[in-house]
Amino acid sequence: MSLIVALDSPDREFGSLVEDLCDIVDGFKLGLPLLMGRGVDYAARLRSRCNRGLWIADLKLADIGHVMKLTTSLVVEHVDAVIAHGFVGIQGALGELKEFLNSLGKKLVVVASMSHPGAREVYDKALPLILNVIGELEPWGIVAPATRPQVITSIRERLGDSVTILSPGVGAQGAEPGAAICAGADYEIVGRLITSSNDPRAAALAVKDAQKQRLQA
Ligand code: 3DU
Repeated sequence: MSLIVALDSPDREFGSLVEDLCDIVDGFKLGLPLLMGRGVDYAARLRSRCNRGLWIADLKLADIGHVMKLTTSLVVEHVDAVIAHGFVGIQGALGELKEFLNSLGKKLVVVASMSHPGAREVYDKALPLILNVIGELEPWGIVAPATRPQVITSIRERLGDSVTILSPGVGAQGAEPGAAICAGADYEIVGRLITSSNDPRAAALAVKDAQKQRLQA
């Protein structure tokens, strides 16, 4: 099963949680509140507690290439992948970022659509254009919403198996564990359902179990 845990709270000590979950999850996603609140060195300290799996900086970049590279360079040594928005396009933006990340042996993940209700207002309408960008750019991964599994299925059909789909929205935002995987995602990203639990390890194991049950159903 494929589970990445989102760490977002800036005022929370995540070290022991990371250690507790290290052997049962596939990675950790570090959110902007955490990185801005605790500083990028905190990413290195967390990673030293679990040096396996995929570590992602969720910078949600949306700027010119020059600035996205400057922002990325502040944290990239501590992570394996960085997330950027797709709507900024390739020329002068994502193309430069991808080249920069490639040169460092790091992965680019591009947001194709989002999990909150407001994604219908703009993101869903722009999806065909963003998928054109992704199709041409060929990033390692994309983000697509667990809350709308039909979007994942249509993206998978359009882009094929070569792209890795990471899917947030499970738990606190309403999607059931396993729904996104069944729709074609490779990883589910889960934050509060696990991090706000009194027993994060039990919560993560329950997510994995639910994913398995759903896939077998
Ligand atoms: O709702 P949760 O607590 O499970 O956290 C979801 C995480 O995924 C959080 O870090 C958020 O920034 C990220 N994310 C979305 O929730 C929705 C998206 O479309 C993209 C990323």
